[in-house]
Amino acid sequence: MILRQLFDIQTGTYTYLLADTEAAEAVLIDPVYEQVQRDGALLSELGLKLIYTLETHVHADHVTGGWSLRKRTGSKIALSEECGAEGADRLLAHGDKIEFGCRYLSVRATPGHTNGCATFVLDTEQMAFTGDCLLIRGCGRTDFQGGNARQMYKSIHTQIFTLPEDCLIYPGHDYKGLTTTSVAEEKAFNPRLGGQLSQSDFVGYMDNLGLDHPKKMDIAVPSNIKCGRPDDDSISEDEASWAELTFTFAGFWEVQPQWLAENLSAAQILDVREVDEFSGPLGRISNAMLIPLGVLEKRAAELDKKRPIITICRAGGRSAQATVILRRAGFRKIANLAGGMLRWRSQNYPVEGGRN
Ligand SMILES: N[C@@H](CCC(=O)N[C@@H](CS)C(=O)NCC(=O)O)C(=O)O
Ligand SMILES: [Fe+2]
Repeated sequence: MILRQLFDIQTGTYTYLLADTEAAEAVLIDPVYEQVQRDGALLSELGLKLIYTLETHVHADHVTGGWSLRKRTGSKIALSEECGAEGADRLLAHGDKIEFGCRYLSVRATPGHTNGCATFVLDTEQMAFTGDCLLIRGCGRTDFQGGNARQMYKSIHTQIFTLPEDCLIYPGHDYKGLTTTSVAEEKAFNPRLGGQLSQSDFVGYMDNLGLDHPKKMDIAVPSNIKCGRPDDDSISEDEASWAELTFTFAGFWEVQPQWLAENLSAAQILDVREVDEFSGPLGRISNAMLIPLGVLEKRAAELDKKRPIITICRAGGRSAQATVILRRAGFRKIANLAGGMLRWRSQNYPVEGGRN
């Protein structure tokens, strides 16, 4: 099985990728709208088909990537029916099983942070994805979206603390950089409801959190009630539609040699190797302009901002960094030639100069 814990630094949100390796089927728990490209890239690099995006609840602090991922991958959106959201493919109830390959997650209703919160428990009961119900040495707030501290105490004690002691807890957020915990640890050390703390101790604690509302709440809640459907859900023209681009998990836009060979005049071809490599044995692509990576920042003005740019080097590494430098310099339509001159030559596309 594959488990990846992905982080959105702007909102402190964890997204989890779970997959059955054998069947190559995956689910994403709590994807974030701004991270959809990242998540899509990871799925395709790992060769996984996304079956479901799952929401632990209607989030108040970030917009879900569920809608956008469904559009890209054909995945199904699933969340608790208690959330009252529209546009989902499957509404979940306590006890339901969400299957991916030969594995499944079971749904436990854990209201308290919101009335529609669910915890997803892996078939072996070795992992639980608690959303904003139980956090690491903390828990989600209970002061809006039907939140209720008494209910949260009950949810945690009856649905999470009853899991095996060594069951790992993967929360929906952490604001200090902590990543995971266990049932035993939280039962013993959670300062709000662990040890001897009673339900009324907990309620007293929660009534006095004094937190500001999440910064994005007014955008996030209305959008998440529609499963993350944006008002304008077209992909940005600048970023993606000028070539057959793929986005890598490492964070770069890439184009394959075949596309470039068929569209040589569609972009400025920028070779960022050193002078001796440009005239060396690998040769160069016809009409390529040479600006070595080390001087690219200084010489970026020599490039035309209005035309797309494809960056090239020997194996595709330095040219990936060139896209970062160009982006910083204000260029937008930039992509790296995947695999560089080595892949270009291995696929027998024409070169100028060089040796066979
Ligand atoms: N400063 C954050 C606050 C986020 C927030 O309130 N998060 C909720 C989860 S949606 C929570 O329960 N936080 C618990 C806490 O901050 O202790 C923001 O503006 O997004
Ligand atoms: Fe939340």
